[in-house]
Amino acid sequence: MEIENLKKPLHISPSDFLAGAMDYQRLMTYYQCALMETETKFKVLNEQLSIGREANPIESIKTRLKKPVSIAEKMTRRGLPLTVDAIEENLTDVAGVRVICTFRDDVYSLANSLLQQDDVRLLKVKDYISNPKDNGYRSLHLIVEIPIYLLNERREVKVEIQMRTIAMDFWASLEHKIRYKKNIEKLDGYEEISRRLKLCADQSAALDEMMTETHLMICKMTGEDVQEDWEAQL
Ligand code: 0O2
Repeated sequence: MEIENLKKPLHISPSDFLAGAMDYQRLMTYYQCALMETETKFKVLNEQLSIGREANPIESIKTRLKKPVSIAEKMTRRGLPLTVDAIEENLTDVAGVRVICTFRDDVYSLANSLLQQDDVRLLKVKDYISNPKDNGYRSLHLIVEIPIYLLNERREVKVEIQMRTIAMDFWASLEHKIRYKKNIEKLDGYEEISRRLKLCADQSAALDEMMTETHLMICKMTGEDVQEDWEAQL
């Protein structure tokens, strides 16, 4: 496995090692700042979108910096050099934000509102809600670039944003724990595991759909303002 290569001793001078470590730490600080900026943007939108409704559209926001060993593993797997420049240029998920929303429409309305901001540049969208993965995974992934303001400069930093409902997150978090990246594809019983997980994903999507419809019914009954079909605008 490639990760074994990472355990071999590196022949590097102490000063080069320290310079490299400082550059790495600086880069991670940029990503950390971008996480804070992105989280704040969502918190502001959450406050604004909650006006006139009984509850906020965001259930929770989690941020994470990719671990050094995961960065090294991904770079090695792709045959890329382990340098700060190569990491910055090639990886889009060093800074990760996960936004858990109440309803599917909240996912799209928040995503649209974020992308309307003139300092947010959309690099890539993967809509696994409209087009779920074969295993049943559902989530809206946005790769964006947002600016951070340092002492003497403005830097554009890439952030991966995963947005999904509570039901989608329930499935994805459990599936991540019990199967994702476990390399069990060739083991006996894998098909049954996949069938069961797909069934859970479909049931959880049906539950989500019914909750969304019920929410819309209540909004219509009480005259609450709702906008449907947000995905058409992404
Ligand atoms: P981890 O351990 O969560 O960090 P890329 O990032 O573009 O090189 P990929 O796979 O093309 O890789 O990107 P994609 O499809 O947008 O997936 C990125 C992340 O979404 C994954 O990160 C997972 O966090 C999540 N994800 C994607 N597919 C699944 C899935 O089937 N199940 C679960 N539970 N999560 C998924 P990592 O780095 O693969 O993993």
